[in-house]
Amino acid sequence: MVNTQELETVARGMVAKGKGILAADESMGTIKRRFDSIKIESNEDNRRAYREMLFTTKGIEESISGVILFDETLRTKASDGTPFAQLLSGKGIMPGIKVDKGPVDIPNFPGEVVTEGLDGLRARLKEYKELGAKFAKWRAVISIGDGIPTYTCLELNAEALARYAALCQEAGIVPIVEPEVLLDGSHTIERAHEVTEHTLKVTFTQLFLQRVYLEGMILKPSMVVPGKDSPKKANVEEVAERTIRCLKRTVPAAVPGIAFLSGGQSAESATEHLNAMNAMGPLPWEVTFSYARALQDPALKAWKGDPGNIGAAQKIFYHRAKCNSAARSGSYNKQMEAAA
Ligand code: 5MM
Repeated sequence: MVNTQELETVARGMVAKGKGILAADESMGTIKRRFDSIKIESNEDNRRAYREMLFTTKGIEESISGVILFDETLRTKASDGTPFAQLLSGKGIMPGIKVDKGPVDIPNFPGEVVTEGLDGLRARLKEYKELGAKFAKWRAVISIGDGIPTYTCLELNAEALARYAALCQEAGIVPIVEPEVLLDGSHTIERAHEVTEHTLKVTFTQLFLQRVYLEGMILKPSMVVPGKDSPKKANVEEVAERTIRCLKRTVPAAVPGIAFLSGGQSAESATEHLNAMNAMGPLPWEVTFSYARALQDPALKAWKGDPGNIGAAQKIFYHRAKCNSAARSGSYNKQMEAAA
């Protein structure tokens, strides 16, 4: 029996006023790429040191409700021996876990992928729950290109997202459902809008068919933005207006919250877009962030793997979290950046 009350309480806590989620669930390949950019090796010690720098930042609990962890990180202990999950819970931050196993090519559908990880998921969720995970995340990846995405790709990914979500709820874990429409390409904002709307429609149809309890889940979508190589850029108001229009057409008001991914936008753009959407309120759901790069990148660059830079990196991380917290109520402004 699904404990709907428990799911709803956790989901509401994840999108509490002024708060959002830190995505720190980089898989091995992704964290290696991040560390390559600051020229440090991706080994267990460096991964621990980096995540410890983020998680021990004083005051982040004012703006961060939960952190998505990778399997290794959920099992890692901070340098004083406290497991990361416990360290976060002690600050009132909920630990979450990425449970998908990443995307693989779909046979007969060049350029399209489906996310794997359903085999054995029921047992893994049981263990994650025992390790303290309150919520989970599964990411589907949708590319825009010539003739893609196909309906088959959208359908396969939506089916997997809904199966994952139902299994999470059975285990008493709140699912974050993340259908990411990639920023890569030269497509227009109109095309991004069309694809995102279609993706969300198909996703919510599957969530309905598989009886997922909408009040006990969080949606993590991409914002509607033009492809990163598109010659035609969009201003902040257009992105906010199109994204909200797209979501209002597709996301039932029963869903407590929408927590955006940043998808390769700059840290400041991701904050400005979130702010503009909340300034358009009232909205049917809480609208917040679940950023990885847009929260971490400036701090990663300041840290550079040097223990002497921890204080400076934490200040930057705290500042980004604060700016996004302000964007939750539409009260962020550029002066906040200058003041920092
Ligand atoms: C941290 O990145 C997450 C895991 O990605 P990989 O499986 O590729 O390592 C990713 O799902 C992330 O949570 C979201 O995409 C949001 O990250 P951004 O950087 O787009 O805000």
